[in-house]
Amino acid sequence: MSEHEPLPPGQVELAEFPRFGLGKFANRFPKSPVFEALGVGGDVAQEIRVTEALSALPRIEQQSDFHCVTTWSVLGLVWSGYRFGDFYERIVVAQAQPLAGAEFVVFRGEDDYCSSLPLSDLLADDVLLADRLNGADLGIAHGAPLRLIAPAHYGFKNPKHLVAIEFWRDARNYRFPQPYPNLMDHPRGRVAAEERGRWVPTLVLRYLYRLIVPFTIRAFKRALDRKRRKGDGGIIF
Ligand SMILES: Nc1nc2c(c(=O)[nH]1)N[C@H]1C(S)=C(S)[C@@H](COP(=O)(O)O)O[C@H]1N2
Ligand SMILES: [Mo]
Repeated sequence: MSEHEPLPPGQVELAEFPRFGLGKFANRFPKSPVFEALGVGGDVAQEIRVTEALSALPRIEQQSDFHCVTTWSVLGLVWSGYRFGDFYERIVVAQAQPLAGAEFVVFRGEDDYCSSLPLSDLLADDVLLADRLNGADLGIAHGAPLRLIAPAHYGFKNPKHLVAIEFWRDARNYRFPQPYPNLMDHPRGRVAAEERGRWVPTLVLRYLYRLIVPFTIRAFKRALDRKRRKGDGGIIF
């Protein structure tokens, strides 16, 4: 995706990349921005904990645009990390051995955020497990220590602060114990098809979401500023 492509339907460009999310996540941060381990589980022959194996994968750098379902977009971000397809083939298939049909993939963040995508969407070339943004280590604002980048899907399918990835044979209530309304929960959330929600018409969602953008950006910024001021003896970047 080049930065010269027109914006997708219903999107408005922002000059700066805001820290963003559903309000209740504003004050939740990872303990450390430094990668330690990623769990792989679900319907697999062997649950594993991925540590050094991740950095043995080929490093990919890619420029892509980021589109939040609430209608803001940021263009031309430069991410660096590992291709999800490489992670899947060389680590998940090789070591965890998903059972046949375990193609519903669930991502869990350290803040208890949770999202899912079909495996087929995750095997696209531009899907990364990213740990760097615009030439610097990924900070806590944008998903340290590791986040998913799936540029064809809205931001809510780009989970930050990853701690675990699960491969399931069916789509059960994976958000337990932190469910949130199903209208957010489109199974694919593709930007080009404007899959903003499951039940509410997309034009209604555009309108409603636009109203909350400035408040949400401000709340997330304030929470981050407070976190930085307070410090906690740990590393924050
Ligand atoms: N762990 C976690 N991942 C998350 C969220 C969150 O609150 N927690 N918010 C999602 C939403 S709605 C968006 S738009 C993007 C925002 O990413 P950013 O904060 O880097 O802009 O992260 C997504 N991934
Ligand atoms: Mo979002």
